[in-house]
Amino acid sequence: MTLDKNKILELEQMIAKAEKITLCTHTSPDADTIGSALALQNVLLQMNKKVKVVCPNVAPDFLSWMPSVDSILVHDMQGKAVHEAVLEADLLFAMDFNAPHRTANVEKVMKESTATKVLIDHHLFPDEDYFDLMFSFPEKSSTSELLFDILYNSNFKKYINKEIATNIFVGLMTDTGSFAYSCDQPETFETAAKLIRYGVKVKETHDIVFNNNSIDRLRILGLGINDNLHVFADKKAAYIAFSAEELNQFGDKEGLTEGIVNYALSIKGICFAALLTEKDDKIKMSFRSKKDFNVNEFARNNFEGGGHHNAAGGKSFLSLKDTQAKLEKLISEFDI
Ligand SMILES: [Mn+2]
Repeated sequence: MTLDKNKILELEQMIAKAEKITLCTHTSPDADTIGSALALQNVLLQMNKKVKVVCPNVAPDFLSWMPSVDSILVHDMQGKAVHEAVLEADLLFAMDFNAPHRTANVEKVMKESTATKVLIDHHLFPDEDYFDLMFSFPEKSSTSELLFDILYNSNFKKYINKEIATNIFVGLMTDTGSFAYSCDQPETFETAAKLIRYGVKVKETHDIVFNNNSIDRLRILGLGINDNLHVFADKKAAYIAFSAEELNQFGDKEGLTEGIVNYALSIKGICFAALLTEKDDKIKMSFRSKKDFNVNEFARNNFEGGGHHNAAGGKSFLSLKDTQAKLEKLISEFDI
């Protein structure tokens, strides 16, 4: 990947001119969207900019330790402050998402905003009409890695510190499943090496993210694997579904079922996996795949979603039972 020097120059000029800058993260925030936003916030604060990070909903528990995470304005709790932050900004960043609708309840004000809009993201098909400047690199492991490239190859390099490096490392580590996928390019590891030089503690960071399960999370994983796992071995597909009642039984918190889809994908011979969770008004869906199966396309075509080639999300407004039936019919047509 080569960054366009002119684009970096343009970004530097936009930031120099801006007074109030707001960084937006996507709904159901993960470590990549939050890590990249917090890292960029740190840089901009050092430049004496007025910076705010806004998030549609609260970050999962296992990210609550991330440096400066308490500074995030969460729409579900501070709706008015989030609206103000978006509308007063003269420069708006989209971190780790490709279009305003990915911010759910923040979409409306994002569309009303008259700010200059910058995209920093690694998802396919960015909304080109919405953004004034785009750093869109779907081949990158994570937005965090992309942000690091931008910072490291610009006048912002001098601001990189341990806190920034840690936030970036968490995004990189989680978006690659602890350096297991989306990291075939040596640059990803070179970035990790640089982050370690800035003081990132790898084991500590890994432990606090991955070995920090709540008992509820472990128990719902048990339920999912024991009772709610559907395997279609001849179609190389498997999925796990949770009803709202089951989720509530384990105190349905943000992040409760995060990563559970990967257990379905870990079964020998399985190339397509899905996780279905029943929410108030819809069924939330996560898709993962191995090799050539394109879940981005699958989610787009069937479940109003999208994402990456091997990891995507979607939704369904049918009942859980009908969504399962629809999914099973699609699986029956698989020829993987
Ligand atoms: Mn990401």
